[in-house]
Amino acid sequence: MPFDNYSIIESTLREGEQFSTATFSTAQKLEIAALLDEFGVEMIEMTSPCASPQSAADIRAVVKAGLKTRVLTHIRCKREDAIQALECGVHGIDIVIGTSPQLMKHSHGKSINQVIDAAAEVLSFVRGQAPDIILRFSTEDSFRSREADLLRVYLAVADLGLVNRLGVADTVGVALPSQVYALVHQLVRLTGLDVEFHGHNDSGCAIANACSALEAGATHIDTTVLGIGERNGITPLGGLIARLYTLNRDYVRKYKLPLLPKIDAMIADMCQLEIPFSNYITGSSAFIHKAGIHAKAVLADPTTYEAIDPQDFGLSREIAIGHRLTGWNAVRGRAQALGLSLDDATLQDLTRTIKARADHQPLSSSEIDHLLYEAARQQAGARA
Ligand code: HCA
Ligand code: CU
Repeated sequence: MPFDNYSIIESTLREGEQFSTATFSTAQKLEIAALLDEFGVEMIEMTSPCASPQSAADIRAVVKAGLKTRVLTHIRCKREDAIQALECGVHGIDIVIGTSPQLMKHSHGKSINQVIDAAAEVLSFVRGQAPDIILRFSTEDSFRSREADLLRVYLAVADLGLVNRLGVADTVGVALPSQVYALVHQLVRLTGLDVEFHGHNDSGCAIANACSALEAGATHIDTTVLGIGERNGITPLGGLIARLYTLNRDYVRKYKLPLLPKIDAMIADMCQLEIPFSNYITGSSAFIHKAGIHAKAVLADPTTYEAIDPQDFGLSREIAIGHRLTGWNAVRGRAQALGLSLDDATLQDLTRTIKARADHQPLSSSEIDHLLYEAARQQAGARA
């Protein structure tokens, strides 16, 4: 079963650092790594040690923290990068080189034959130095690369017998789920190696593409918290969790789900962002039910309109009442929550009042509560 055996490569500390407002201090990197480790991600990927002296020092600091999660770094397909990565004591090295016509021309200027030679040279070097290190080779911009080029590169690398994993990257966020499925499936079938998918979200398919990759047999998915990364980022951790949870809760049971709100809030805070209202699971409106028909059904049984149980993430649902779409079941639900037993006629009358007032301006929850207490007082007075 494709979803029973996958790992998350959490790249907030690599791809995420490429987000416009992200610059993590050493202390912040340690905090992020520790929380992701507690959540249970299998691997975290960190910025190349070649980026800056502090980047190299930070990798060492995170490795030294002795977390359960494996610490990877991400480098260009160059021996000098590999030397620095090895010096940091990482558990794994992710190597990437562009194969699309655009990147071959403007990124490294190599032909496909030269790409294959560079891969062979660097991968042999790393494997010679570190027989047990987790080694991954990826093509950058896989989905704008010529299929014949891609297959030549991947098959040549697979034949070397040096890597644990091949990676495919939708670098500019253009792939369709069907294309991701086809490529991943082909690699799994031809090489038998583990396959990783890294997908950007420029056209809104990053989560769907990650899911397609898993359906096709991918074993590793790259995520970042809130999806931060170059431009508008990659598959978000919470979005991938929501996608897999709604297929089957068992697929995400291995993670400590109630930590997700804390993780999203931490990164939002560190990057001076608001969590979008529409965010998966942790968006402010993710568990608010509004229309009277929805509220009635949710009060009877939340699963009628909830594919995700907020309690699994330490969150709670909210029934919005003070608006013109409200219904008397929602009003009764709130009265019951306040311990008030109002008769049906009173509740229906109150609902008409709320709707009429909300036609001019929505009511706050404290205004609703005030109306309910007032109605209870009047009802008690009438009975006395
Ligand atoms: C980038 C590189 C990368 C690498 C992905 C990978 C991409 O363009 O910054 O190594 O799997 O999107 O291609 O993030
Ligand atoms: Cu990327």
